[in-house]
Amino acid sequence: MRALTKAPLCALLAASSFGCATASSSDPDAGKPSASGDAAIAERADATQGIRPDAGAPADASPPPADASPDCVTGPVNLLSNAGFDNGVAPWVEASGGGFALVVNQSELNGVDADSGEFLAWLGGYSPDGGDTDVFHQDFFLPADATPVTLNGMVFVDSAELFSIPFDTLKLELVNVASGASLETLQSWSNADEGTDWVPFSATVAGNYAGQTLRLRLTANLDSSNTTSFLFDTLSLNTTTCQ
Ligand SMILES: [Ca+2]
Ligand SMILES: [Ca+2]
Repeated sequence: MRALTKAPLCALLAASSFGCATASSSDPDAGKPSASGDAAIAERADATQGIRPDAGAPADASPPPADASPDCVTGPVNLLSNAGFDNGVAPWVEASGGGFALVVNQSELNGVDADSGEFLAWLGGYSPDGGDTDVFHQDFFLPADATPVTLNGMVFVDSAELFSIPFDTLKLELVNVASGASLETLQSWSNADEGTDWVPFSATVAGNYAGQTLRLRLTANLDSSNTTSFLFDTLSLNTTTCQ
C-alpha cells in the first residue's frame, strides 16, 4: 500500500499551538492499525506554494459538429471552464480546511502524473487532528434547452487506510447557488475506492435544472488518521444544446 501524503499542518506551523497529536480514544480512527509503515510516495511541504498557469494547455470544449441543423448549434458542449485545471485556478474556488492549494502541479505528487496537462485537483492527502474538510467548486450556467447533462472525468483515489470502511469520503454534488442546498449527489468515493491509476467516471444529471446557474461542488471529509487523497482531472460536463 502507498499513500500520497501532504506535510502535516504542524510541520508548517511548528511554532504554533497546533501539534501532531496522536489519535485519542475519542477519535474515530482509534484502534485502527497504523499506516506508519507505508511508503509515502508524495509529500507536499509548502501549503502556500503557488500555482503556475499553463497557457499551452488545449481548450477543453469540443467544437460543434459541422452538420448542425439550421436552428440549432448542437453539442456536445463542455459547460465547465478550466475543466482540466491547466489554466490556473479560476473559476474554481478552493477552500481547504488544511490550508492547502487544491489545484496543484503534478510535481507535488511523487510518482503520479496529471491525466491531462501538468495540473490536477488534489483534495485530501493530509490527516488533520480531529478531521477536516476540503471544498472545491465551480458555478456554471445550464442553457434552457440543454439535455441531457453528463459529467465525465478521471479520478484517482490513493489511501493509507487499511480497511475497506469509508473513513475518508468525497462527495460530488450539484448545488443551488442561491441557497447552497444540495440538489443531487452525482457520485461519491471513499478510501474503499483506492486504486493504482486514473480511472474514468461518468454520471448523468437526473433533475431538470435548465436555465439555471448551478454549482458543481466536491467535498472531501477526512478523519484524523491514515490519510486519503482524491485526485481529479480532465472533467467535462457535456450537454447538447440549441441556440
Ligand atoms: Ca490537467
Ligand atoms: Ca483517514
